Amino acid sequence: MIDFYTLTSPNVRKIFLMLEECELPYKNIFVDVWKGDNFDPDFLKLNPNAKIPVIVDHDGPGGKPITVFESGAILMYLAEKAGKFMPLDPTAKYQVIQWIFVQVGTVGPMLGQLGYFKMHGPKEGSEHAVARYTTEVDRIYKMIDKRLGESRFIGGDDYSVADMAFYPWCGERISAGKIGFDLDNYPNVIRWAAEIAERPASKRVAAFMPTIQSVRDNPTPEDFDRLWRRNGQTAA
Ligand SMILES: N[C@@H](CCC(=O)N[C@@H](CS)C(=O)NCC(=O)O)C(=O)O
Repeated sequence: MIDFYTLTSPNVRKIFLMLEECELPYKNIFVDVWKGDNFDPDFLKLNPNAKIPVIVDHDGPGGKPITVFESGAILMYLAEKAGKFMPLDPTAKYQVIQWIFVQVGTVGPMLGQLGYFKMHGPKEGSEHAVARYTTEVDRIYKMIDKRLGESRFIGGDDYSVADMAFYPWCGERISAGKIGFDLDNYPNVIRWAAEIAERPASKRVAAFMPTIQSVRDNPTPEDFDRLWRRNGQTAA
């Protein structure tokens, strides 16, 4: 059994997709980052970086428990455990791995910062940050659209954990709209996202998300300040 420390954000949805694709047995443990649950000392023992997702696989290598944090590392771990969604051929495998790194090292941080400054930053004073991150996100969407014009999936010919890393961040029309991007401008992204959305595992994840409740459903200004650490707090 895998304990999955999770909630609803794009980084955890990557892992939901993989667990559902592989039909691995897992138990959700909701960590309400909007309440600061991720700074609980017991959670920090699992991930000193205080972020979800985290998994604890009680049937890890050698039958012993293993804890894995960082969504890219978790996707790679689960791919190896299940023997699925990661090619065995080293050349094809590193195609997939390099795209996972692009997602966690570039796509997530740039889209995340744009979302912060556009939706949650102070109206006055965020202009330069919005311009800077808009330029980068525009470049990223064009780059992915080009990639998907040349390759059926992000990591190559087959659906892989690289697609699961990108899809929750770049494949959803509503999320793109919130940061001022219209997916219709990226036809290859639309084609790719539509194919992924039709997968039964993707449909199960999409149906489950709205059932998860958290402070995010009804946040106060203080909840935003705590989440974005605008109150001087770095640990609970
Ligand atoms: N690089 C990390 C990012 C994880 C991350 O940013 N998680 C967010 C939710 S999407 C979180 O836990 N935020 C709580 C906080 O920063 O206080 C990964 O890919 O797993």
